Amino acid sequence: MNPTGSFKDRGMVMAVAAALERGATSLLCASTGNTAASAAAYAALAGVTCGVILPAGQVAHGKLAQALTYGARVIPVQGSFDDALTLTQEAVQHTGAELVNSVNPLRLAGQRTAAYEICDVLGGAPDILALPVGNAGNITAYWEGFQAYRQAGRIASLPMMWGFQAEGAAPLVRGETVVSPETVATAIRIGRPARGDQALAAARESGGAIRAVSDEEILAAYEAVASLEGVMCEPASAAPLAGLRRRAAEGEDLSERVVVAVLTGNGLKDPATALSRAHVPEPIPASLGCVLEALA
Ligand code: AN7
Repeated sequence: MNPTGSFKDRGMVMAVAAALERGATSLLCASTGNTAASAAAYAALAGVTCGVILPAGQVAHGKLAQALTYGARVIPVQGSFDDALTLTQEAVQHTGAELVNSVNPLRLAGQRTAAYEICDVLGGAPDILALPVGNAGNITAYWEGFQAYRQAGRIASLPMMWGFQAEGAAPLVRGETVVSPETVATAIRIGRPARGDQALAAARESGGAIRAVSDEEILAAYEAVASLEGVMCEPASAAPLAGLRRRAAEGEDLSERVVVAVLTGNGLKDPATALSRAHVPEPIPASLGCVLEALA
């Protein structure tokens, strides 16, 4: 059900359940926003404390509002997500808090279930699975999930894994750490993915690839899926749609393929991006004449 509005809940519920079994009383994570919202929600439900270390000024307001309202201790740091993750890993050594970033294997175990669900709905594996890639936990989890489902005899084939990063935050495409990642898709504004090697292996083993798309392409896809399908996702979630469009434009024939692009986060997470792209109309007098004129 992803109650906090992103896929992070699939993994967080597992990580927090395991933490409680071990008697943990506090959780800690670094986050571009969605992991923080999810950790904060499950911590609230479980009655344990939660600290979230965020890149200051780089978290979409819906996510920040969630973490604060669920009652997490929000710690913005003057640095990148990558700095925040390093600090988080060091802080758990000092505090004994449970680390609930996707370096925690239970997170991936939960996120695998998305692969199972896609296969159940389609009656088999898709030909292509397209995802945004940030810290690279999700693409790793999906690939594990599809492989586990095939080993269990539930599907006969495996999809190609197509991952998409934003051009200004594309360490896996460039083959090196991006020290100051930049993109409108703040969820994937990550320069040193913790599971980068596994993401590259998933792409390689599946016959897929990890590519980059520009912010303009991301925003065009973001507006298209909203205006054509009535589905408002957050900018990062539009990266795979942008990538599919670009690959089709480059001549890749997708017409006979079963392609799944996962919209990983709800559009309400980031109203500022939506409003910065839209023209908000000026108010008019409250009269029928003026309304009809505005509708004309
Ligand atoms: C909407 O919340 O990294 O490649 O700290 O929020 O598994 O990192 C979020 C990532 C895609 C990328 N779509 O997934 C965080 C965080 C959305 C996201 C990703 C994120 P990973």
